[in-house]
Amino acid sequence: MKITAIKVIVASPGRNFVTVKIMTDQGLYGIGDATVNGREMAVVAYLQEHVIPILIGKDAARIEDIWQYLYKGAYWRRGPITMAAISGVDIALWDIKAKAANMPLYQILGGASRDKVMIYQHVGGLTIEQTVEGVIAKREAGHVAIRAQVSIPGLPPIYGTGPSTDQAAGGMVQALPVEEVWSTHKYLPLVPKLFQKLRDAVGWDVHLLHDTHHRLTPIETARLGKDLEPYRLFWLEDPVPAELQESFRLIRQHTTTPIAVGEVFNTIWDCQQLISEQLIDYIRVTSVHAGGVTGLRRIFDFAAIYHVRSACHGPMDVSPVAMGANVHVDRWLPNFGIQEYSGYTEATHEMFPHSWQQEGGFLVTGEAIGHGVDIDEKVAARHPYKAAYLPVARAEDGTMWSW
Ligand code: EZ4
Ligand code: CO
Repeated sequence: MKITAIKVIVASPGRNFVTVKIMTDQGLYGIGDATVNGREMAVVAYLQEHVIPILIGKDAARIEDIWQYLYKGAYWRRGPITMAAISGVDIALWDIKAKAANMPLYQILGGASRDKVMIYQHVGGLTIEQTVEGVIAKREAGHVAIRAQVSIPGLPPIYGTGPSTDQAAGGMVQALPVEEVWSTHKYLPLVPKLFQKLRDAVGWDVHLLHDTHHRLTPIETARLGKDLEPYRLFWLEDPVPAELQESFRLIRQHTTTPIAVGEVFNTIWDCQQLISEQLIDYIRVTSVHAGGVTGLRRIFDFAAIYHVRSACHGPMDVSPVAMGANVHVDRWLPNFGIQEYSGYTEATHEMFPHSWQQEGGFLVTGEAIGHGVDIDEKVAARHPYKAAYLPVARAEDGTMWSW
């Protein structure tokens, strides 16, 4: 089955998405997600200039070889732009392979290990009271796992808590990045107070999560992890930037609060030490950024032997296509942990008709063949690309901070 053409579709139905569509001489096509939030056009150029020309005429059935060809063949390995391009191609090729087998993707991965996959959604508030109200509402809507964030009193809303940040649909469409203000010493004592109030309000039969977005040091995380132990979090996410993987040893020596990291990782090498030394509990790689279905499968199989479970990144900027690939992997994967699912704008659902569905606090794959997600190019044409940036963070004295 030869690849005859590859299209790159860029559209913004509330968020910018880069979608790869691979056509074959058998009439089958597949689609993949290649979006890197805030740097979309870099992936488009990489695909158009350097990937598509060398794939025309290749056998679409040889997924592993094409993955290796793009990874090893470039000489310049890894990196978010290269790996998103590889991911987009890989997801589309798995879609084609499953369609050719006339099966849903989870079946060709090995079949279902579960019927539905647990998700978590986000609640943010400007005050602890607002966050508590939001969590109660999610609970009433049937959610079994909820991520809770709160603003720092006296400072403008931070990530995940107010309209100026990443969570507002379309809120990132602006000429320059929003600048947020960060204060570690004001934040650290606040978070245990939030989770104490949450446990008082919603009890213990719900998973509560928290994301620190790479802003702490290992010893600060150790302190926070200890202070949060009485509230039994499902996890503390991205406490420290993981470029220095061994820094997580220090966290582990001090706290039993479970640790999740990896939404910005691209390859198994980014998490090799974290996993093999059992320094984390959940690995957050996602199909669109970590090498597609091929990349995820390799990382998650490796994680399984060290008791590390999956937790695919799934915010609004991971498109419904990558979400489809994730949910099929989640359904098969023996060491599945949880799936992030932030939801999408109505226009995004319309642009990507999908067989996967939300059922309360869970996602189901549906039984459509392939990964079950398509793209409506007419709808895409109505939502042109708009340059948009993620926020940046600075400390109160102006120092650039991790975001
Ligand atoms: O900031 O997807 O867990 N989710 C997150 C996300 C990320 C964005 C970056 O593009 O931290 O909201
Ligand atoms: Co996160």
